[in-house]
Amino acid sequence: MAAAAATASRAWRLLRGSGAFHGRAAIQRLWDPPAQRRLFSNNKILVELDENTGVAVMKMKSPPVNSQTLEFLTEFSISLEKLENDRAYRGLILTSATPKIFSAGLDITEMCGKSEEHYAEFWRAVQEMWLKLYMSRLVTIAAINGSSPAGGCLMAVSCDYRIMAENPKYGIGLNETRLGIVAPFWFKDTMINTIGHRATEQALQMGLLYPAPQALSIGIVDQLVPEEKVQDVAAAAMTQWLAIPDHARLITKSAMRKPTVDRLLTHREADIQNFVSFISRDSIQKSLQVYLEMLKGKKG
Ligand code: CO8
Repeated sequence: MAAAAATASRAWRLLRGSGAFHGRAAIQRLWDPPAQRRLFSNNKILVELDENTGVAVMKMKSPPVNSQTLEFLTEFSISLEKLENDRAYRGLILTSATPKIFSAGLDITEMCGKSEEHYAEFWRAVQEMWLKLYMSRLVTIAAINGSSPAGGCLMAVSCDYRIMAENPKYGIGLNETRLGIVAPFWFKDTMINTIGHRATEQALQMGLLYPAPQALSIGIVDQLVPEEKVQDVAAAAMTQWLAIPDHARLITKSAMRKPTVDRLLTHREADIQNFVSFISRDSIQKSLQVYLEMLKGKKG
């Protein structure tokens, strides 16, 4: 009995892992063992796994604002790699465990008053996060349940599909110029690939953070839904994406995205050097300090 169940379960996993099995809902009910829900977690990232659907939900959990420190980025990349290597999983929903905030972007304190070695290590981790997410073999859906400036926006636009809470208080965009810094070419390219050249030019020069309704009209996000429905709608969208055969979807994704990724891979070390020399400038350090003080002063 146990052996038969194990064989059925293995067969199901093989079919599911091949990505060539569709229209499976009815059969899934007959074959599947009871829902297998597991999770793994580190300090900043929690991943909930559903073996039956092949979907993982990754929750950023670094309060107060999910700012992306070196530790956060490292844990993010490790968690994503773990999922990439597990053929039982075909889809990833990226969201936040912190109410009202998706991610505040790169942690500014990582770019202030540190050594050049630290800046280089930090930037490599930012690159790694993007490379892994942008070219993930998984269907990636961002369930944007709060504000998502700068590096938070980069994460969202690196996914295949975006669903955002319709709250106009939540903003999303690449606002780097507002901090006196410049979004690197691969942030820019990812945005161009999402909303087009003209809209990106304006968005980036002005450092615009779009409230959710405008984000939808400009195309940064694909769908707005009431806050309490974000996760359910993301799961429903995932079902539609997973109905497409993986091999065909992946070849298409690669054709669309590889040229953008190759540009960074070809210039990766130069990009790190550029970041280090730019961020180490006194004038840039001053701008970032002023911005941080402004953030802290908001409360007073
Ligand atoms: N990094 C570090 N600390 C931050 C960050 C951040 N990105 N964002 C917020 N914090 C801190 C605040 O200073 C505050 O600290 P404290 O409690 O000690 O005063 C705490 O987090 C809570 O912040 P708020 O009180 O502002 O929280 P709110 O819920 O009111 O607002 C927001 C949340 C909307 C996310 C708001 O905090 C905000 O706008 N943050 C700034 C977001 C931002 O501008 N990020 C840009 C980062 S740069 C980036 O991602 C790409 C850089 C590319 C580099 C290119 C260089 C060449």
